[in-house]
Amino acid sequence: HRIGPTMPMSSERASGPVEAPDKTVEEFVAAFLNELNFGQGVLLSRSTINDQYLALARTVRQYLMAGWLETGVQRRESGRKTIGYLSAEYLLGRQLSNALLATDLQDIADEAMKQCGIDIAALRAQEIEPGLGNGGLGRLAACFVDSLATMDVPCIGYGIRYEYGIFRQTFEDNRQVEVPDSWLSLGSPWEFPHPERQVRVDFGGRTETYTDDQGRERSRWIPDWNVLGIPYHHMVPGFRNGTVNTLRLWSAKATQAFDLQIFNSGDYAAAVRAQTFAENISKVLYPEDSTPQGKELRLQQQYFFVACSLHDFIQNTLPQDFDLRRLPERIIFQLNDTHPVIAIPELMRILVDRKGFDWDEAWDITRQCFAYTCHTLLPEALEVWSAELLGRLLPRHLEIIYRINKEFLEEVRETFPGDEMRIRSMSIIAEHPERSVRMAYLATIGSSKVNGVAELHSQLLRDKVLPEFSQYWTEKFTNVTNGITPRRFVFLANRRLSDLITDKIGSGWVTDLERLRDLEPYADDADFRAEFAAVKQANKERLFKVLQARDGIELPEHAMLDVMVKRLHEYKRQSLKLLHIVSTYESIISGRMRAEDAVPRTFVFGAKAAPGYHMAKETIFLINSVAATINADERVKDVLSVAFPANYNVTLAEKLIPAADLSEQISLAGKEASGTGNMKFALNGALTIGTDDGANVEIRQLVGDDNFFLFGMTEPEVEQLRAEGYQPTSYYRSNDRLRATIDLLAGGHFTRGDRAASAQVVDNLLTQDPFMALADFQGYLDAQDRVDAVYRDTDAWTRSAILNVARSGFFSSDRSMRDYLDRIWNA
Ligand code: B1N
Repeated sequence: HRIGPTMPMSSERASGPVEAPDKTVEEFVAAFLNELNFGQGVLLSRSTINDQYLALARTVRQYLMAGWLETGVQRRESGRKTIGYLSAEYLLGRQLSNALLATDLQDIADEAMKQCGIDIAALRAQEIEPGLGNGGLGRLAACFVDSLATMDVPCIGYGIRYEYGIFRQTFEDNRQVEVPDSWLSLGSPWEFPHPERQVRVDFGGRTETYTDDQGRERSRWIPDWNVLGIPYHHMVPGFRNGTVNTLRLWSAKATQAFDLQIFNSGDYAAAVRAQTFAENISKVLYPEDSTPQGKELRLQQQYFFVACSLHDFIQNTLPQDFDLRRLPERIIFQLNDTHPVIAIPELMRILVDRKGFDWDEAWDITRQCFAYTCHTLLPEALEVWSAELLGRLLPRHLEIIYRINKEFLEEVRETFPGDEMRIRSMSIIAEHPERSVRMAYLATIGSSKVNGVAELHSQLLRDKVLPEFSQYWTEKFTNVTNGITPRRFVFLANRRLSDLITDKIGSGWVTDLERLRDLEPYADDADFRAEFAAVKQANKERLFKVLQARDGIELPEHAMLDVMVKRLHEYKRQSLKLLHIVSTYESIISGRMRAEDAVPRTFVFGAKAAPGYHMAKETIFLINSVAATINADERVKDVLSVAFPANYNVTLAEKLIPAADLSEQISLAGKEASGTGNMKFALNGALTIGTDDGANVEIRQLVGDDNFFLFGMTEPEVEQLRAEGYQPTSYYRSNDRLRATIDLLAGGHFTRGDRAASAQVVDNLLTQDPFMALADFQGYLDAQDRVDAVYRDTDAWTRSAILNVARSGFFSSDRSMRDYLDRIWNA
């Protein structure tokens, strides 16, 4: 059968519908050999794995192409409102497996490669994942575009084609060393460059006022340099529905390959420097997760992709001569955090300066075209740009921001006359320590809706981060709890579990995840439990093979797999996890507990630290040091093991999460906006040990207290303790186990006697402990004891694990998208 709907031919399809090859092994083989011979230019007999991978990717692309072209035609003809998802990050993960899944070609491709004498697993492994994001925020964007395609909602994902994504992490002497991620080096079969759709982006210069033909005072921008944005299109296939949406990533290019004047004067190096400067804009992803550094190049990146994207939609995607007063009927730009917020003054500039709208009308249109998602509560993560920098790079935008602010504050003044405190607290412009622009305020004022990413986060956003704004506009604030795509993170990552589920309840759950509820009765079915446990065991064995091949790590077959994978950040408290491990180890080597009485556990960490985040890097060093010591200690052999595979990424997550028994979600309450790893684990049948933070709260409510290990202070308790004056040493003094644990860590036991090597992390915990790990230590240990107790009862554990799966359907990103459609996008 053919892929893609067979629609009557429209004028755009004058040359006839594009057809995919038949979905048969024969046609697949033919298409593959064709790509290999004519696309790649090699004979099968002389082809490398990379040749074969590229040809296979291009073959699968052929099956998506008809749907992509057809979706494009439908989008242009239907006039439906489009979601313009603006995100500086997309953490896509490997594309080949996902494309095979979306087209239902997995079995055919397997067989076709076999007939060619090729091991398809080696080809899958050849793909370098596009790591164009840091962590949860970037992965969320990738899940959202997957869901919108699967739901056949018109969406264009706009972002940056970084030449280097998130760095590749390696360890040397237990320390993180970053290696550039040249993901494009072997060729990238998934992208389609469109240099003919280049967009010019201006920077710098000054503004001037002038009088227009109707005698109105106006301002205009006289920029002094510019770059070109070249779009690279990626397919975003829906799950077996023929829809293929587009991800449009922008790459920066110098306006003129050489500045001829400089070149002719003989200064070749200077000419090339100008080019390098321009092309630096999309060179590399900033590797900070939740702590932006305020660097000039980052602001350039933000404006670059936003200016390209707005131009692309208004000039190239809308019909010619479209009446821009109706823009809000055709587009809603969703701002993925504050990174693209400069789009708000940019649209004002387009409407007022370029299209001649008067201010009020332009402002009315603009606000309807944006909605803002906030992803954090950490004050240091709220982006603020110095007015000096913004004015130097984007003088007209700064002017527009000042006017937006002035008019907004006048409006507030009318509602609250004389309340200058309130007015100052709501100003987009902060005056201290230097004059600067608060991007979250600009986003809030310039958007129709503002949302947080989990119930608790949205509540804290209203009450703590933007209280004056949420009082002023109660209706503007809403919540949409994050979600994850079940296609990649269950169906693809956990084929065994998927088959087991489908066997019992049919396959509808893949696009309607609440159907997992139908699994609940099977929690009490002993045969099902046995099958479920066997799936988990098989996934562990698969993981161990991967870790063995990838990192040379050997792990025992039968131990609880206790996993903490996420970016390294103090608020996430990897150090608290480390205290638990060291405490357990200390109990055994001090003789307080017999090794044979412990529940065997394998602890797995995965975490990258921002290269400039010192404490995070010290924590990585300490985890690696503890791992090496424990793994080499005969006294705890096969009882405690610690693995820290380097370079945790989406590819590894897909192997790790399905194998996990225990999911560690232990951030200090009130700090993790949502978390999404937590959802992936629950849906793959891990139990969670976690604090009342982010989406953990909702996971626990759904799976039930009996199936979740809760510990730690609540957010109000954290606030209260902070107000009373938090003193970490008091916990050290009063808790014997904590003291023994810290003393062992501090005494050089894990660092070959070098006390200095562990001092920074230990001292930080004892003297500052900004995220109160010591206050939650005992509660955490107690909860881990409860984990052990339940784990000893295999039936009880498996029952809870099944209920976690059955009750977590809410966390599908399809549901998140429905919530956005209903509550925010009105589409
Ligand atoms: O966004 C995720 C949430 O699940 C996480 O809780 C949250 O920490 C994460 C600046 C960020 N918030 N802020 C960022 C990333 C990069 C950057 O340069 C901030 N990431 C999150 C999805 O909602």
